[in-house]
Amino acid sequence: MSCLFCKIVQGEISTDKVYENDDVLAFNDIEPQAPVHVLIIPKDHYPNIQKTPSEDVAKIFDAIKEIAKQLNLDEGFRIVNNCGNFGGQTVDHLHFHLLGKRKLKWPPG
Ligand code: IU
Repeated sequence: MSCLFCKIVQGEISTDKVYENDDVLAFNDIEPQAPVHVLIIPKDHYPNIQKTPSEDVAKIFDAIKEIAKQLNLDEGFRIVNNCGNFGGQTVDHLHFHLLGKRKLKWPPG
């Protein structure tokens, strides 16, 4: 298995875990772009959102809502999914970025 995020799911690589349930894992990004920068991933391997069943996407978003609550992101937050080369995706295991605790700019670069 060569996928980095699969190795994190399997516990082969340690990570700063924020949240976990049967289907989803969330951990702090190693290069945070905001005071809160969490990556939320499905435990199953899907390379991107286009290849992910909608039920699994829904489970991830349920987890994101719960994490945002737990982290008290009451003033707002941003969810980002970089998809593919033009989208800036660097890890080919579906993941969403949850960014918060600072005023974020728009549009992104
Ligand atoms: P992207 O959307 O594929 O560009 O995001 C990948 C993210 O994974 C990026 O923010 C990295 O900092 C992050 N990351 C990580 O948290 N731990 C790692 O070991 C590696 C990347 I490699």
